[in-house]
Amino acid sequence: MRFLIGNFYLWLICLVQWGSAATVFFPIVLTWSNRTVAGVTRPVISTNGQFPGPPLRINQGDNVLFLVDNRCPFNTTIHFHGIEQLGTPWSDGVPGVSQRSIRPGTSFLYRWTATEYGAYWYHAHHRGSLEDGLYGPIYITPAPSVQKPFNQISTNPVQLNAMIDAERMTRPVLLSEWRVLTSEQIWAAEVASGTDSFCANALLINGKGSVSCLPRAEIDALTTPAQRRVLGTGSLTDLGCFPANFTDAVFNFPKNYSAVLPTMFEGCVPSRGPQEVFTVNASQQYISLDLISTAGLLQLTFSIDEHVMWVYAIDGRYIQPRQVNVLSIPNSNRYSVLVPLNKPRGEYTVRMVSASVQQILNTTAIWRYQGTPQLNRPSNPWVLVNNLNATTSTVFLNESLVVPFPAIAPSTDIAQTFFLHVSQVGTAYRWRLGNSSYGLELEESQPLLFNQSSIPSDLIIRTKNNTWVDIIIQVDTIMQPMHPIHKHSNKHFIIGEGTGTFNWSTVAEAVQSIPGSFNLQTPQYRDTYNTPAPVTGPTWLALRYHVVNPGAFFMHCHIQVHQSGGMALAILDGVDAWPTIPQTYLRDSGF
Ligand SMILES: *[C@@H]1O[C@H](CO)[C@@H](O)[C@H](O)[C@H]1NC(C)=O
Ligand SMILES: *[C@@H]1O[C@H](CO)[C@@H](O)[C@H](O)[C@H]1NC(C)=O
Ligand SMILES: *[C@@H]1O[C@H](CO)[C@@H](O)[C@H](O)[C@H]1NC(C)=O
Ligand SMILES: *[C@@H]1O[C@H](CO)[C@@H](O)[C@H](O)[C@H]1NC(C)=O
Ligand SMILES: *[C@@H]1O[C@H](CO)[C@@H](O)[C@H](O)[C@H]1NC(C)=O
Ligand SMILES: *[C@@H]1O[C@H](CO)[C@@H](O)[C@H](O)[C@H]1NC(C)=O
Ligand SMILES: *[C@@H]1O[C@H](CO)[C@@H](O)[C@H](O)[C@H]1NC(C)=O
Ligand SMILES: *[C@@H]1O[C@H](CO)[C@@H](O)[C@H](O)[C@H]1NC(C)=O
Ligand SMILES: *[C@@H]1O[C@H](CO)[C@@H](O)[C@H](O)[C@H]1NC(C)=O
Ligand SMILES: *[C@@H]1O[C@H](CO)[C@@H](O)[C@H](O)[C@H]1NC(C)=O
Ligand SMILES: *[C@@H]1O[C@H](CO)[C@@H](O)[C@H](O)[C@H]1NC(C)=O
Ligand SMILES: *[C@@H]1O[C@H](CO)[C@@H](O)[C@H](O)[C@H]1NC(C)=O
Ligand SMILES: [Cu+2]
Repeated sequence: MRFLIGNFYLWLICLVQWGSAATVFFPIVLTWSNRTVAGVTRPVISTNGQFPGPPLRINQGDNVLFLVDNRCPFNTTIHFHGIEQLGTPWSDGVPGVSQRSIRPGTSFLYRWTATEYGAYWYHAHHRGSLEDGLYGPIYITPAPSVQKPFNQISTNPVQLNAMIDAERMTRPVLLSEWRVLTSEQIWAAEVASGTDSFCANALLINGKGSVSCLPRAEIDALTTPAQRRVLGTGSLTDLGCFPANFTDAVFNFPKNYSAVLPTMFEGCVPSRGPQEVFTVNASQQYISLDLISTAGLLQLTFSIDEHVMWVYAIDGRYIQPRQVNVLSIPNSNRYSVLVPLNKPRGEYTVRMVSASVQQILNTTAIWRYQGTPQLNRPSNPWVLVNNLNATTSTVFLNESLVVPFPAIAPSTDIAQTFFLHVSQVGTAYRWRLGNSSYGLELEESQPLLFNQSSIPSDLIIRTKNNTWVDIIIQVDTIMQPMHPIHKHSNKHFIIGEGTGTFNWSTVAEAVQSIPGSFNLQTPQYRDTYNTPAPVTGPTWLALRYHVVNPGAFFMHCHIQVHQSGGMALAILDGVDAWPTIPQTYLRDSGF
């Protein structure tokens, strides 16, 4: 270990001499120990002794040396969500795709360049470990040359300066849910019972929250029309969740309900944890928050009572700002917002609720203005505990109105179109994204970056460098949630979505017959995007991207149990321009 670290410093000195951009060293130590989260004690992965992990703040153009010392009693890897890894595919962190797992007691050095600006995050990418607490925020300050969209909010120079100052001091806000069972307990119970584990026990804001059990009458009163249609004469469990068997009348998957563990679908036990407090200063006029969903399960809705939010960036890239009251954030996405601090001084409630139809779940935080309070009443909510609007004027973000800043029109010269089907395979917890299910055991196979045929070929798509490709994701069956599909490496354009079956052989053909379902001029440029909900029938989502970064990457659902259940696919980008792997990475350490 000492010997390796010694070598590592030699190497570091070389690097500092090569380039003019700063080199940022970020060492983390991972440990596995009991910790109390939401008032419940269970084993948690701590990062440098913390949960959530510490923030990484860097400037655009910086070189990052991210050293992972794995002291957990199990393998791990770290993925840098949304970081394109241009020229460094060996640092993408997917076991069996870009590296071998980091064994207990060993270290691994990830090296990458912050080519883009904005809000990102790092997280475990090994089995279900993300849900055991291994995540932390990344913020990359934009280079001075990057144009900001703030003059679309106000052209007043004082206000503009306040917004620029707010962005410079932007704060990460990690939004997640929490389970009282570990990811391995959940996975083992899924396998033994044949169920898909779709309920959580608490919601957390910056790691803080409580397990609150709503009274039966309140759960029944809050049950929405959409939930009633699914439940029929049944009702939500005491977790506010659909019962384990809710799809049994439709699908004939094998189940063994005696292997379901308490708290998975029902068995709410209240416990109190700490509550997050946001202290704000009205003299600063604006505050900037990077809302980062580190959730493994539920889509989360965030709002601040009586305040508006200007959404100015999504997934680390500017958009034309949009004013909203409420934001529903799919797993792994980042929404950066400017909040005007123009309300009477006092305390307002920050509300976060489940936006996923299968569960009613909530938490709150406090929004506290510094100085003598002027407000002495409870604040008024925008949104109810069941994710419905609390007022007639509540504005949710409408994704189809989002326009990137600046907008980029993708090419229409498409080399290949891939059709990927999403459905369950044989049991409720096994999924596919393509022709077959990507088994969890493939994480321990030889990395595809080193050996392009180490896993079955029907789990791989291949592209050529400097070509444009389309990916059509077809959700085949009903009673599925929206799937937040994430593609690793460079961002992709969200060019179309719709209901029904995508019957065309190319996007160009589809555009001829249903032009209203596409946006090829100002499409969103994202790293993760939800498939439309298949409420009454199948749905589809069309993605387009430019292959620019040869290497072995991954595309998968960011609902952790779906990914573990196989809703994933390997993408070998630029097979005609395959990179030479540095010896240090072939040796499994990176240094
Ligand atoms: C957590 O505490 C329980 C009960 O004391 C103990 O059995 C278990 O070994 C502890 N787990 C870890 C990872 O320390
Ligand atoms: C841990 O990772 C190593 C490769 O680094 C692999 O050989 C081993 O099988 C993995 N262990 C488990 C339990 O998956
Ligand atoms: C689910 O289980 C409950 C309780 O055993 C039962 O009443 C209900 O009919 C079941 N629902 C389905 C769809 O099988
Ligand atoms: C169902 O699960 C229980 C508890 O894990 C186990 O004892 C039982 O053998 C299982 N039944 C079947 C048919 O697999
Ligand atoms: C609030 O912000 C103003 C303007 O930046 C600053 O002068 C003042 O010290 C801040 N107040 C507190 C309590 O931090
Ligand atoms: C969830 O909402 C209920 C009802 O409004 C409230 O009593 C409870 O405190 C909230 N839970 C948390 C953790 O804030
Ligand atoms: C929610 O919005 C709908 C549509 O604007 C409106 O009809 C309804 O009254 C609103 N709900 C509440 C509680 O204000
Ligand atoms: C979102 O905007 C689109 C495009 O203007 C519009 O067709 C759609 O009705 C809007 N959706 C909602 C929920 O308001
Ligand atoms: C690549 O993986 C395949 C499948 O495991 C194996 O048969 C082959 O020998 C490997 N090639 C090399 C060069 O290791
Ligand atoms: C999936 O199956 C279809 C139809 O057989 C085939 O055209 C396609 O290449 C397969 N996809 C992969 C990734 O193997
Ligand atoms: C696609 O084809 C299927 C099967 O032929 C048909 O049932 C469906 O209506 C078609 N969908 C669309 C959107 O044209
Ligand atoms: C891949 O294509 C991109 C876009 O044209 C180009 O910038 C890059 O240099 C190419 N990579 C290799 C290894 O040829
Ligand atoms: Cu999914």
